[in-house]
Amino acid sequence: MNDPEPRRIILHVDMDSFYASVEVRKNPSLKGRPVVVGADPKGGRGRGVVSTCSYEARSYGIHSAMPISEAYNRCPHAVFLPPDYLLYNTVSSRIMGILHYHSQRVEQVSIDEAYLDMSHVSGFPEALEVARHIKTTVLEETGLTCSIGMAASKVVAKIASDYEKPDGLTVIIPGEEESFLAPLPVYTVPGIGRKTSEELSRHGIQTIGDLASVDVQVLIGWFGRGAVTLHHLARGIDGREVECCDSSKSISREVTFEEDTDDREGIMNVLDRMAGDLGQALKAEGYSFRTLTVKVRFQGFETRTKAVTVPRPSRNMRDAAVLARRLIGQMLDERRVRLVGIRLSGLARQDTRQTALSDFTS
Ligand code: TTP
Ligand code: MG
Repeated sequence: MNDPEPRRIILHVDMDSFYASVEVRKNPSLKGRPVVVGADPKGGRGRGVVSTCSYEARSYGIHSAMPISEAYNRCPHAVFLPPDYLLYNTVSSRIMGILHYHSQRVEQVSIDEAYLDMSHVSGFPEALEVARHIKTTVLEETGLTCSIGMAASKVVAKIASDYEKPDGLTVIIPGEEESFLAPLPVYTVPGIGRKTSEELSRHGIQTIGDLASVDVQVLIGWFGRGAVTLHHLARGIDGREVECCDSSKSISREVTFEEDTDDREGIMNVLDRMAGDLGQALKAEGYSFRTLTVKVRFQGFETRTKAVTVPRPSRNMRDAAVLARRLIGQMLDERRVRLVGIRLSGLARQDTRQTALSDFTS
């Protein structure tokens, strides 16, 4: 008898209304209230967007990326808060630490989301116990809830984690993928954005089941070769591995001063120049970064580093320079500085949250 396909068990863990939940945890009097994290609404005249909001705020139709002025108009009595990235980053690191305890193969895909390869356990029942344990530990250690999806592929695990949010746990056992996916709207497939679902809708395709039943050649005629991957995803077929081991890729720049210096503005200017230089290098390679680490070596050689992980892969070096200035500002004291450096890591060639069909081109 031939060996069966290698069996895989994948968990997708995603925190619930992450920034907003951290804010509620920080200030428990906000519990149960609509909380919106993002730009300053300035009484409805504010520019910028919503980063995220609590589930209470979602019942007013508020969501991530909505103009903050619209969020204000929908719910003026909501609590509007500016993002506290350093805090979110600290909480994220604790959560990722918990996940790493349960699997050696963890792929962090954004500040609040990761895939775990659990194929080393005896089967789905044991993996389910682990998933329950993760939820309990995350809650105990951070006070926050997460939602977990479990399946034999990344795409189904991800869709499953979103299925019963918040505080959900959805298991799709092998063989049940197509029936689970079939009734869901096409935009629940990661990568199908508004444009693609509108186009699919023009062809009469509303659900993942509709998409799975279209002849792949017809899909290719509409969307090009990328449609093959899309058609596979719609049937829950996704051979992508949990990519845990490539996050070491990084680029960095360092400058050693001619003489140890305590000229803060001079140090900041050097950081700006390095950020500009790294921006050019990223652009040339077509990379975005997830983590920015700043390093400072003082006179006497003591070296300190501080890192922050941004919510989405970014190549915005102006923001990176501001972040680098802030991080280094927190480390400088009265001592003179011998060297400063910036490292960008978690490099990826594309945003992990694709929204265009063209991103599926195989
Ligand atoms: P998500 O996991 O997409 O959203 P969420 O955790 O707030 O809510 P959900 O319960 O639906 O998972 O994103 C994680 C964090 O990333 C979110 O708390 C804020 C940030 N973010 C932005 O800053 N802008 C965005 O457009 C999105 C989608 C998220
Ligand atoms: Mg989330």
